[in-house]
Amino acid sequence: MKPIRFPRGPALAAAFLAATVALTASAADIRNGLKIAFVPKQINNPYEVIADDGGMAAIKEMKGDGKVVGPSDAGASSQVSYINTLITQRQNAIVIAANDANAVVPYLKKAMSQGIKVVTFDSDTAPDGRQIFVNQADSEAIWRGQIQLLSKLIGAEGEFAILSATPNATNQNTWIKWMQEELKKPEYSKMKLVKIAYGNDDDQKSFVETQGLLQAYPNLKGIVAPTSVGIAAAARYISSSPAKGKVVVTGLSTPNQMRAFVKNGMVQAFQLWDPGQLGYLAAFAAANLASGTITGKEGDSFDAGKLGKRTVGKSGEVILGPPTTFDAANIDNFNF
Ligand code: RAM
Repeated sequence: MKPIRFPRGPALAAAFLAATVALTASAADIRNGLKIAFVPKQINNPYEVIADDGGMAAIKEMKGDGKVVGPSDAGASSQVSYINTLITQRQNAIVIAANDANAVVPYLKKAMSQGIKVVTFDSDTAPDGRQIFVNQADSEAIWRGQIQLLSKLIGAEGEFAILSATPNATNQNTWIKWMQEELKKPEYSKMKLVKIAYGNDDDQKSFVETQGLLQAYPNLKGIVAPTSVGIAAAARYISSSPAKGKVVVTGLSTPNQMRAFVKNGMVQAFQLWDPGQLGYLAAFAAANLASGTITGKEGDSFDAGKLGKRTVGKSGEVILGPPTTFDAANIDNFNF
């Protein structure tokens, strides 16, 4: 019988390298003319617009051909028809903020099976729906921090509610999970989460949900809204209600949407990353995948233009960086 031959010397080294070594790409490796499409949760959300603009700026820098298409509501399946069209158009990459962790996965898998690269950003899918997830920040750190902030604002005591986006949103659901985890600590034993309400990232629905929370819980001390749409609607409702001064509102939003509420004393502090940078980073991840310079494997690194070198972490995740806390002292330094 012929003995089985194992590679030795340089052949062994090459096989080992191919199997384990992550790739490092530089800006010069990006192909020109890549067609990259962004699919936001919804096209008319100011946060998503800033993120998409950041993506388009990056694609322009890379001499690609970028576009934004997407639904006007954040419903679970509202992005499906857009993905199908992008497949037919043979885009090189799709960058999507998913409205649901699973609903879009079969369609994104179809895209990938045809060689289209898929990056999720802001809101992830199940891991088999994409090659890379560009996460805004470390999810655990953001939400442990938010509960600490709320606790400070309400004196570590009293009832509070969460006003979220849609019930399916992967990003909000992950953050809520971490908030609940943080709340188990003894220092929050006098704080009580009474309700998780969903404003569906719709201004009017978020406004009405806020009203409902105040009616149902007359002793409410705070609302945490991990959505830029929800927090603005909650602050607007409470600003002109008798609850102003009694109910604290905090969460995530853009400085431009919250400036008036910080100035009128309604909101003391809230947080966010730079959505433009999030979109910019996601575009670079997509272009690198589409150029074949990285595969999305843990340890792969790539040049992300003005954001410098970025490395893919566990489960294909690339993290933008820590969020900023905005308050009356610094809000005027930001314009987005
Ligand atoms: C809304 C969206 C988005 C989220 C921000 C903070 O605009 O739900 O996904 O990241 O809020």
